[in-house]
Amino acid sequence: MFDLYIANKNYSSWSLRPWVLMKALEIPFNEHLMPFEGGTGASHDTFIRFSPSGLVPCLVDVKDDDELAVWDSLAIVEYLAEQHANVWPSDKTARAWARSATAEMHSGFGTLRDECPMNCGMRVALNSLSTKLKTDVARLDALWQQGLERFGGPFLAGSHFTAVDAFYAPVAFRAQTFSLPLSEASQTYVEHLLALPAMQTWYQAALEEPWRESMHETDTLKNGNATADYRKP
Ligand SMILES: N[C@@H](CCC(=O)N[C@@H](CS)C(=O)NCC(=O)O)C(=O)O
Repeated sequence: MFDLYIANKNYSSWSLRPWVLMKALEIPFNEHLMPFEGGTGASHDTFIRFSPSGLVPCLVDVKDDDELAVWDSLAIVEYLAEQHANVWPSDKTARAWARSATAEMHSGFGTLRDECPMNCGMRVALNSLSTKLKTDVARLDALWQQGLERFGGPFLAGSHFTAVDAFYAPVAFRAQTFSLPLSEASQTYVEHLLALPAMQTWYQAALEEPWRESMHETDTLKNGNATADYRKP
């Protein structure tokens, strides 16, 4: 059985990736939610007890008295793929595309992450979109449309939810919070992701969380105004 360490469901976009993948593919695990302790890096001394980088997510696999930690969302996905063939698409072309799109998300879209942080329960009207944010959103939209068209949808690389969808799942919450300007095909994909049972479970738990991190809250509103907050007060 795996142990998956994550942080706040409302804020932790990196945590959502392996969590939603494992839920969607029905890979069993014990969830350990470790709330952030405030500010970037503040949780390090707690997280380092189970994660060598002091960051979440971290997957711990205990087998025959041997404990293995896998501490990066992409590394976790690849570790799971060694044991579960459905983590990546079965078709070679779709798999190469999915891996490229996943890697692009892992190492790119810096402005989207920075200007539109994940804050599941909030709705924000952006004052305006910076040039860099427009570039990121245009690239995201083109990438999604390409995958949906080429592999036939409703997921990015075909008919099944795979790792590439898990990597873009946090973007679906960002798109919902900030009403990102997307094509009809991409908007339909966002709605499809948000409606998945695993995404609904994550979202409802996020709304119930009592924690409010001032850094995340300030970041959420740095380019816009709050129009709604669906979290439990
Ligand atoms: N590249 C890592 C990034 C992980 C990461 O940045 N995690 C953040 C949470 S979303 C974290 O643990 N931050 C700790 C802190 O802010 O104290 C991955 O893909 O897992």
